[in-house]
Amino acid sequence: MQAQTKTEQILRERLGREILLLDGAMGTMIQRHRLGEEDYRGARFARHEVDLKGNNDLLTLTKPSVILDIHAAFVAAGADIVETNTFNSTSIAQADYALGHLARELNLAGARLAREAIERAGGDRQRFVAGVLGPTNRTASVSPDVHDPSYRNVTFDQLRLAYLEAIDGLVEGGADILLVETIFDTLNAKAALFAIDEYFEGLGRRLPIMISGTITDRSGRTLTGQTTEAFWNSVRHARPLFIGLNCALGAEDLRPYVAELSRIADTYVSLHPNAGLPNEFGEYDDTPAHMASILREFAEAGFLNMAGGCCGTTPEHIAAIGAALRGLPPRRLPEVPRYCRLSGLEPLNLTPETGFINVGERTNVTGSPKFAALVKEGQLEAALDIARQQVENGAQIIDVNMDEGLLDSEALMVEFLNRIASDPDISRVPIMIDSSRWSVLEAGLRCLQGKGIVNSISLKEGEAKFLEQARLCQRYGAAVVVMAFDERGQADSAQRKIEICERSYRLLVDRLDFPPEDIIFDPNVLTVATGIEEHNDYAIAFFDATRLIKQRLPHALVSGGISNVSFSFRGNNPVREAIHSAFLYHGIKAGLDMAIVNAGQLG
Ligand code: THG
Repeated sequence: MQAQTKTEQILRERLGREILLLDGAMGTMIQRHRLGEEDYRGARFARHEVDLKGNNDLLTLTKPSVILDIHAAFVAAGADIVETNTFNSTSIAQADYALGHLARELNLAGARLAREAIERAGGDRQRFVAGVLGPTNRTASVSPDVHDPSYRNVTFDQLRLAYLEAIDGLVEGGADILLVETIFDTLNAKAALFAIDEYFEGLGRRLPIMISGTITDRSGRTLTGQTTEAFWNSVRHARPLFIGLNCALGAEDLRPYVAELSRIADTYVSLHPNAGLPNEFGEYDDTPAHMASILREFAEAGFLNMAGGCCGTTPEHIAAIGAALRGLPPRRLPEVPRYCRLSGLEPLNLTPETGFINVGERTNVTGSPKFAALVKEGQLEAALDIARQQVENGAQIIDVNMDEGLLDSEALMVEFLNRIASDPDISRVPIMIDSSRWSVLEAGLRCLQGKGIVNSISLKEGEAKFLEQARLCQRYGAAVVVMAFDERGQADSAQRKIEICERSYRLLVDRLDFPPEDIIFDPNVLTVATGIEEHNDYAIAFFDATRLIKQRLPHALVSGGISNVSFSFRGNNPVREAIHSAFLYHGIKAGLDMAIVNAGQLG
């Protein structure tokens, strides 16, 4: 990872002393100008075939003076950070106006205009341009078709490419920060964060990132159903400078969620609420004085490092918020212990209190004949019941495997994960994507809004491939199962197991700065009692390796596929269950953190 920029150093230094002020709404300020179709079109788009009124981002090109004046008014009100007028400036969102081809230009011009407003204002207080990446008008984890829960009208990769183009324009136009905001579907945001990381790698330097989610209503969840902590667990891999909340609710209603973020996030917290809830005319009524008093109370409670406004907020709101927060101490960053922090719609933090974790094994075409038959017959709704049963039977994560020679594993992985995403009882838990093929793992990663686990990667094909795949897992925001497998094959002795795990660990942590708590070693549960003498010690080798991993590789976790051990007793379930219980007893004593098991059948 590249070093932090000068901008980030300056921001961090300021954040240690004060609460920064973000600007307010663009849309409601534009409304004040009562612009008509002609204004939006300007000369350049006079003959465009689609109505353009309401395409606020286009004003950056056709009425730049209006946008510049709005930025200037917010700067005059004291905003430290000016957000670009690029909320809808992706090829995806602009497609509604048949202006998808303008995306890059809109971002470039949008960033330049925000920068110009800051430069014109002068003064010795440094102000920053936040290049806004909006959510687009499509959602990657929800089906727009009630008859087909697996259908999507946008894919992760389409979003990724659209964001790459927008980022390129924003950075060239002079953005200091990239702001992924108004996140109602975390999968869209993960595509933006993936694009940002990819872009920074090409650029050779990193800009600070700000991420801001949207809690849709008093259920306390995003539109796609995540709780605040599940949302944070899903995006923290991007190592943002700010994590925050904006839009949908007024300041008062956001209190429990900003309190939560403030408690769990080991980075700076920002908040830019709406000016209350919209009234019957769709207008926002919260007054500058009232909104400022609420945000002051939040700051006094120690929740805030930055505040500003979303829909309905004006320069008067921003000035009042600035005055109310002036001189108050900023929130201090909490020490957050290193634990693997996963999520589906809900968080799953693997702390010492969580205890042993069961991963449901039944949604596996090679591990469950029943599941395989349903998948082959195309009965994916019925196959989904197996996933639901696993969760009902206590699986805290579910393993999904579609590896079978005659199946289109990639397509089925995508379809099944999309169906899981539509079922809140199942998608509550994190997903473990299980395949021996990278293309299937990656297809799965593009479907997960939560923080899941890739099962698995290894040194089987050498260091270069291992590091490349691990780097991608990091970029998608997933933990990894690393098998004790190398160029020479699968490890069977405790010695070989720990050697391979240690080598893998060093590569991940030293070369990639991979979070060690996101590494889950699998030292191979091999089948015992096969009649071959050398196989009799396999379970002991697993326990010994587990102990060594826990001793020598800090924060790393250990998992295994338990049912493998008893393959010699196929058809004799009472014996298999007894073996599994004994295996788990010794495994957990040795430090086993989780295992892939038949969640309905544990003694
Ligand atoms: N490590 C990792 N991933 C894994 C494994 C592992 N994924 C796959 C597998 N091993 C774990 N999952 C299973 C699932 C089912 C069975 C074994 C392992 C199993 N199934 C019965 C059988 O084949 O006899 C099905 C019987 C039935 O349903 O009738 O045993 O080790 N990282």
